[in-house]
Amino acid sequence: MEKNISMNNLKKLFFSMYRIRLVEEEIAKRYSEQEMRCPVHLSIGQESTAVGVSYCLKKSDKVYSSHRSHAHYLAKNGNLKSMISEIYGKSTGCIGGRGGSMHLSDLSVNFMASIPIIGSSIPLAVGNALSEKIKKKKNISVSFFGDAAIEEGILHECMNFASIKNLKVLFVCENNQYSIFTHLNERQPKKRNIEKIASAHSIASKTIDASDVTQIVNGTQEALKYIKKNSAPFFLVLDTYRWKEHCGPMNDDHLNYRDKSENDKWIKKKCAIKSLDNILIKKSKYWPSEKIKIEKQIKKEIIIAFNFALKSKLPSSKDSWRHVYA
Ligand SMILES: Cc1ncc(C[n+]2csc(CCOP(=O)(O)OP(=O)(O)O)c2C)c(N)n1
Ligand SMILES: [Mg+2]
Repeated sequence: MEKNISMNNLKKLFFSMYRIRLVEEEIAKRYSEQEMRCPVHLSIGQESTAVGVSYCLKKSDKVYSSHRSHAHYLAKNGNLKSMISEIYGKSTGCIGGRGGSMHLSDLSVNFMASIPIIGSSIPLAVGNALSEKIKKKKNISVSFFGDAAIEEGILHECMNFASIKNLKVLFVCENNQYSIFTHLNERQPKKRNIEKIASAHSIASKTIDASDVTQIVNGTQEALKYIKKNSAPFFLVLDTYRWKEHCGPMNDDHLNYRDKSENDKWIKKKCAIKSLDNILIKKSKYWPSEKIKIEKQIKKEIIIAFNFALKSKLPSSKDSWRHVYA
């Protein structure tokens, strides 16, 4: 599937996924210091969904995300220093230290908002698409959400509305099979594939195994072409897997809500970063040494970002009334 992606772009995809992994591993490492005073939902294991989709977007396309937002923010080129500062609650954070990990935003790259209430990214993206249509703009509005959002009424209302109004929305369902500890089979009809919901609203759709980022790139490019040609929404389902606990830096395998065989399959055999690494190893004998350089570069950037955040000031109490709407 990587055939139509140049070597240079394969390396960019690797860089972007690996950078997210290393940033989140650093967050996990430092979390027990209790200086980050907000919950963190890590995307370790799920990096390919954010990276594969964002790789195909233009800067002017607008992205809306959920509680698991770090990967979406970074893949859309959100500023790293501002993200780490936000997680530390500092005034230099991307929203001034008022929101933390689940409320990231960087308007300079059109990463519009992350909202932790399940399904909330969906009406925002659809509303934005309606506004873009009225203003005769060509941008795509992207909504990332988890499989639990399928159980929220708002998803169905929005899909209906986007379909009848011919809105340029890319719905991206990251299906990691779990809503906290509960498997999809206990929450949704066993025999109904998630993708089927799209056809009920006359929306085109595709399901992709997210262990191969090149398939996500090809599928997203196809979806964007369809959206632009038909002025209509598209629904992508990306099958993925969260490696860590639902919320926090640890593993929670001892709770036994997930099968060991399922864990092993996704973590040992279906890691998208490892798969792309293997492709690059096969393609270039220089790759292993390039990878070492990339790793050094990313780790340096991460240290700088954490130092920046740690040295930054907490927001002033004098400003607490600002940005408050009642
Ligand atoms: C409307 C609503 N109900 C419940 C919650 C509590 N909650 C936060 S995350 C989560 C699970 C989300 O699962 P999913 O959408 O599949 O995303 P994932 O965490 O698997 O990435 C729940 C139930 C919430 N944030 N919003
Ligand atoms: Mg889920």
